[in-house]
Amino acid sequence: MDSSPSAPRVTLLAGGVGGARLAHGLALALPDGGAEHLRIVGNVGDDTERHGLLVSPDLDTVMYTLAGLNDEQRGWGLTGETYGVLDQLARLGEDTWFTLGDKDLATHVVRTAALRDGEPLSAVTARLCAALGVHATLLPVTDDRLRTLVDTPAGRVAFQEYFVRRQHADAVLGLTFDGADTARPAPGVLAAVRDTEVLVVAPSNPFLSVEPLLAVPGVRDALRATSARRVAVSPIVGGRALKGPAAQVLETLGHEVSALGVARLYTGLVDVMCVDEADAALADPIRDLGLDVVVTDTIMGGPAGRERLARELLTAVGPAPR
Ligand code: FO1
Repeated sequence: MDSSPSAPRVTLLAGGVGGARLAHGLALALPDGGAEHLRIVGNVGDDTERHGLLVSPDLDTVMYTLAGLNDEQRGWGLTGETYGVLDQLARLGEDTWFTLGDKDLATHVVRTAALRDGEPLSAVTARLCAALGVHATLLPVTDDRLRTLVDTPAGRVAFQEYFVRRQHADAVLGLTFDGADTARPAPGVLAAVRDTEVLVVAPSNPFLSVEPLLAVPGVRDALRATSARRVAVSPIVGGRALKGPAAQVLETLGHEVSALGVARLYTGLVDVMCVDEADAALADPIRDLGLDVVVTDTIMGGPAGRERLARELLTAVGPAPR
């Protein structure tokens, strides 16, 4: 697989926006957009059925970002969208709280038709990525049905109900990854975790984005057992989440809202914790957990910032000792 002796093989465990941005940085840092070197294991716990179509928001955010088509302002969806179909759906009496653009809908039409015809999610994802010119390999963690359910004071709701419809305003009292117990890792997922030189956990929400990956039987064990050098990037900077509800979720589930709190969650699963310069003072307490620490600017703005962070991570962890 490794056609470039100087570049390591890298696997990224990714959620939505933070995962997509680091995936983009890695694709820029590795030869040929990561064609031979980058595998991304993506979250499907956020998946939802809307208007009869299966939407896989986190897979699509990674795919669109790698294709250079993502709406960078919002972080999700396609750039230059129009909403004619959604407007018409509303006119026909459909509930349109989940914003689906006209071009984005084409992805969901292709995906839903493929699944109906018996094609696994991993296969149609590969096909969509190839069609959009994505060189890296994007693997849904499972081809089986897995849905994140969120316990709130208002009851148990589906993930997008919590995240979009209720604007992640509810306290998260607990999480269920429905279907995870019996889900099988999609083809290539366990190999991507085991058979790689660098394993990166993206600055994604540890509970909402990373945990549903680890909940698929075999994935957590593969992460524990891999000989890869493993690094996690903290999604918490200066005690705040860069995007989304990570801070609230950590707090209501009883964890410290800091890079140290995140490091505690990942102890035993990674070797290195990457924290932002704003959290340099947490380096020693994190080292006390037995982790190495990289302190750098983790705020990924545009492509240059993403590539810089990716290169710094690859330099810091180096190839796995053999
Ligand atoms: N996020 C929103 O806040 N509002 C939306 O209406 C919305 C629609 C949407 C459609 C397609 C897609 O791929 C993503 C979409 N997202 C939307 C983002 C998504 O809900 C979340 O960012 C992720 O699930 C969390 O990682």
